[in-house]
Amino acid sequence: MADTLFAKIIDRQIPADIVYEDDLCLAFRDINPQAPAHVLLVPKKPIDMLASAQAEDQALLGHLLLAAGQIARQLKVESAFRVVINNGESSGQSVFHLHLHILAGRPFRWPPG
Ligand code: DGP
Repeated sequence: MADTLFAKIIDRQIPADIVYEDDLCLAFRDINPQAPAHVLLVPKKPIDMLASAQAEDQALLGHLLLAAGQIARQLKVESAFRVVINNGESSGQSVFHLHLHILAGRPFRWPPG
């Protein structure tokens, strides 16, 4: 997989407002926020999209969800937040390094647009 924008953020080649980091993942504020709180959570392992994840990534995927909850608590939005993964261009994915959007701070409608 070629180096994406998010790989460069993980490697500190591009600056970002980092809110959380551990051995397996990094979270930073979205440059184009869609809610008062909008954080992107990325695995350090470069997986291009959710559909490319393999059985060997099971623990990593679980880790990302636990980290999302931890970040929500850290941001004090744990009572109401939304987690979104866009998979593929037609779904809205523009950066091909798996990432979870963590959004909070405004009401969200369902179904999503
Ligand atoms: P998606 O469309 O699901 O692939 O989400 C990509 C997100 O990445 C989008 O919400 C905007 C964000 N983004 C794009 N470039 C940058 C950047 O250079 N820095 C940060 N922090 N976020 C970025």
